Amino acid sequence: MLTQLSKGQLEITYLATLETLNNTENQEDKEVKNGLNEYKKTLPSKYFYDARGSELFEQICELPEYYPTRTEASILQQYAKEISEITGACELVELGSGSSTKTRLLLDAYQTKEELCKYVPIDVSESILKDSAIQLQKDYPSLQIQGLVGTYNQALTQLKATSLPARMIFFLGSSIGNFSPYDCDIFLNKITEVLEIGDYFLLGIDLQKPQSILEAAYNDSQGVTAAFNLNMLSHLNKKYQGNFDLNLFAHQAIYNTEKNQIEMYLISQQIQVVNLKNLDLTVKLEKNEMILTEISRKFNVDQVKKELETKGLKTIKIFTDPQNWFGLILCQVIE
Ligand code: AVJ
Repeated sequence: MLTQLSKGQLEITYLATLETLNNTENQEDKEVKNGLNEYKKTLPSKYFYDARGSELFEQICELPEYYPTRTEASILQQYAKEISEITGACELVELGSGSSTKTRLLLDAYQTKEELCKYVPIDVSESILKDSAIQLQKDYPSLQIQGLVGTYNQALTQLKATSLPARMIFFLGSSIGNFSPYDCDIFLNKITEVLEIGDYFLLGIDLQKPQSILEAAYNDSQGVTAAFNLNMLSHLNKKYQGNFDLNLFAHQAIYNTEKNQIEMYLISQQIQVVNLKNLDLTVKLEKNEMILTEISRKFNVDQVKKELETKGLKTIKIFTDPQNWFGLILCQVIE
């Protein structure tokens, strides 16, 4: 289904379209429905990322309070070359590629060694994937780019074997922090299922640090994170013909010190009833009722390393910044 690309070619494939044929699409609808029908209401974090949401996320990455992006970039800046030397030539598969800005640091490292042949960016947001793939193609004319528009699961299910000596899946920005421990376990199983012995997995994780720093990063003074959180409602309005009124919700992010996770909420400012036509769903919200839209877990490197090991992913090297705020774990599938 995915075509073989030659040097310098760009192709974008829409996985959701392929999946509709198998009728697995309404699995997604169920997630939204179930989440809003729960006693503690939740919504899936992936709905942050429509075109506007991806734009707002790019703005978040530039905020003075939001340290993860620039910290991870500084680590990549310093160690991309070393990473490329460890793995050698490989197919680079990126989950949640977004603007692919940090990716360029890796691409540069692989490019100078003429080791890079293929980049596979995966993102749920079609617009940002397309725009950044086209831009990358201009800047890296000899690179093969196979963009996949879809969820992590869709993409991982449909990846085909690579003809390159190895593959490295990378998952930056600590997006793995969006998964509950249970979902994380399932996700890592999927990763090891897709990878072959000798393949690599590069994982970015945000590390535990004082509550005040964390809460500031998710409640920024310019209100960009608030707009990002609220935008999920306008995305759902479009997708499901809904009537969420963004003015009737407030953003708040709280650090849960027991679970070591930021929890982002949309808080209903009054009693209200919301309707999502295409889901045949009516939701009643109390005043101050909270909808959990995201968890962002903060990790301990040794724990993550151990967990990866139980999945047959052996840590080759851990890279961090001088403050130990963020970590990049390079691991390899062993027998
Ligand atoms: C893209 C999931 C890594 O959890 O820090 C940023 C998303 N949410 N500000 C994160 C996010 C609010 C981000 N990840």
